[in-house]
Amino acid sequence: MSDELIAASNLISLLIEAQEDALATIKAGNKPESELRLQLLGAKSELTRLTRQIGRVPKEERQKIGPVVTEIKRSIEDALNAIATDAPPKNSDWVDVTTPGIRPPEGHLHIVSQAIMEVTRIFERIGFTRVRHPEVDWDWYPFESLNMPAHHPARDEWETFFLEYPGKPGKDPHKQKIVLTPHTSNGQVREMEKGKLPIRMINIAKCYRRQIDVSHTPMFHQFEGLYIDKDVSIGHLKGVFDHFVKQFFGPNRETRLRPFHFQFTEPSFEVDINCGICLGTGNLANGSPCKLCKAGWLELGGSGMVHPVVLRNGGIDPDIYSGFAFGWGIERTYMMKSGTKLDDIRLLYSNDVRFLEQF
Ligand code: FA5
Repeated sequence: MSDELIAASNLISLLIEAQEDALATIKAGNKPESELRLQLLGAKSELTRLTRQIGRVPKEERQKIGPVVTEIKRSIEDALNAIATDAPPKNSDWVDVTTPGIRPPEGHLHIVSQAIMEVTRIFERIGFTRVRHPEVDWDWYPFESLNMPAHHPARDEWETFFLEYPGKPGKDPHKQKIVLTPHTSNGQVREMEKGKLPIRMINIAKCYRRQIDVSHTPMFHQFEGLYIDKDVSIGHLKGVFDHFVKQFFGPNRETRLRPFHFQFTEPSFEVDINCGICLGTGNLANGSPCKLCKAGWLELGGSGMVHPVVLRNGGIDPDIYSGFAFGWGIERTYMMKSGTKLDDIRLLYSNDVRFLEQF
């Protein structure tokens, strides 16, 4: 070791350089804390080598060095302590119970399930009960019992999937062919067969048709309302629709009935709802025609007063009881909710998480 004197300021500069190198080494974080402590503060460290040089500083200047060395050691100690508490020592069961947990990704119900729950709650509030009927059913319930005998042309509307009957069908004329139900109206006569009156049912189920485009999917959901009692009129039907529409879509929405034809209701109607974008005017505020509805109204689904033949097929006397029924698509109804902005029904079943996460 040289005995030459060195100025305090030179030694302080060297000490500060050693401090900066030490802190950078700690920050690089590629060595365990215990190894770094030995390397940076141990007997063979640069800091120890430099502090041994204090004897070469002129006596009158030495007192300047002590506080600097203390401060440098403290900063290196602090940095080493910080990494010692951040990282658990390897190969131990050490757990920092104060560390915030990692939140797992949270899922939610599919929007169709959300809509089904909402529809159910709205009808329950006015005394309707959700029921379930088969989604694979005898041809009798979705067709024949609803006034559509075999080969009736009205059946074509439903573009039905027929299934092979496993084995030989029995003698019961109502149990000959089976289908994937193309509409929830199969629940009408099934509900009547329970023999309890009055009926206030809301039947929500999957339906199947050979259709696919922007507004059709081969599997979709309908909700079917059926109300049967004495003296049920079209006024009740309109009142129930207005209740549903205001609850589901908001207070500014209204319904209208348009004459239509179904084999199982008489009279029959299509139910329209005023458009949520132009509020039934057909025009936007700037005078241009509304692109969503074109004429101010959107179709929700079918409805009507239950046909006497259907009541009789369900064992109910049409001279004493009357009722109304309606069947609307869950997906289409949901798409008409303002703010949904869905322009293709198939998106609902594309299983794209980026789409589903938005709801
Ligand atoms: C019927 O299915 C009748 N059962 C409705 C009914 C019930 C009338 C009770 C009278 C009394 P329609 O075929 O129009 O009617 O279907 C009703 C609604 O189901 C449609 O307005 C639409 O919202 C929905 N829908 C029909 N087919 C599809 C499909 N392939 N994809 C998605 N939604 C559909």
